[in-house]
Amino acid sequence: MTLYELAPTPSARRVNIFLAELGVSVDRVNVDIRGGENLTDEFKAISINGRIPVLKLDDGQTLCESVAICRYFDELLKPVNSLFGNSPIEKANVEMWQRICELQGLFIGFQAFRNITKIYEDRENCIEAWGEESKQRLIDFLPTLETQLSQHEYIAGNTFSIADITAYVMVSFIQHLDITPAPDQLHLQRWQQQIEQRVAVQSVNAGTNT
Ligand SMILES: N[C@@H](CCC(=O)N[C@@H](CS)C(=O)NCC(=O)O)C(=O)O
Repeated sequence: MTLYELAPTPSARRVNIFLAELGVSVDRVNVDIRGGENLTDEFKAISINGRIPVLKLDDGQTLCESVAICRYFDELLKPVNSLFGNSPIEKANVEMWQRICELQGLFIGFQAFRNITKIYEDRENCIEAWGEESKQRLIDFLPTLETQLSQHEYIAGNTFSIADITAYVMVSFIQHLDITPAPDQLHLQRWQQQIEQRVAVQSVNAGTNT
């Protein structure tokens, strides 16, 4: 199978951290998204959302959406400790926090970055005021994570999960918007350092994952 991606992008990082945590190696193909390679008919034929990452299976089927790709590997390999949770309540908490971190965090971060920097103005209408509003919403969201992490070791409870990967990728990405945890968000800072010490995360950050 082949993963179409661009390693430094947040969505590719989500999948790559997940795969590194599982110890899975895949063949990778870089897609020049800034140059618009993902806008071609050839790429759109393999990616329903027209974006990276995309996983192409050996039988030719393709999957886009980073969490769907992670879910595929989780179902395929059935690890003893699933990053999607194990017991019913764990799975529900992971799903809940995963959606909160994606919808109120990472997605809003994308909106802020894309509309402020106008990086993709060749393909979308950029509205700076929406970017600034999104940036403020992100700043307002961080206390939710701080409170949760003051009560739990990880985002969805006491076990590392895919929700931590989404939240970590988000917190790393928003540095590009000059947003970092506030000095009094000590639990968020503790958690960020803890995630950064994970072998899988270090390998992806260093570009040595396979
Ligand atoms: N919800 C999607 C988001 C994918 C996404 O936005 N990918 C970005 C890179 S992080 C992309 O391909 N951007 C190119 C473009 O918007 O043209 C996922 O999780 O896979």
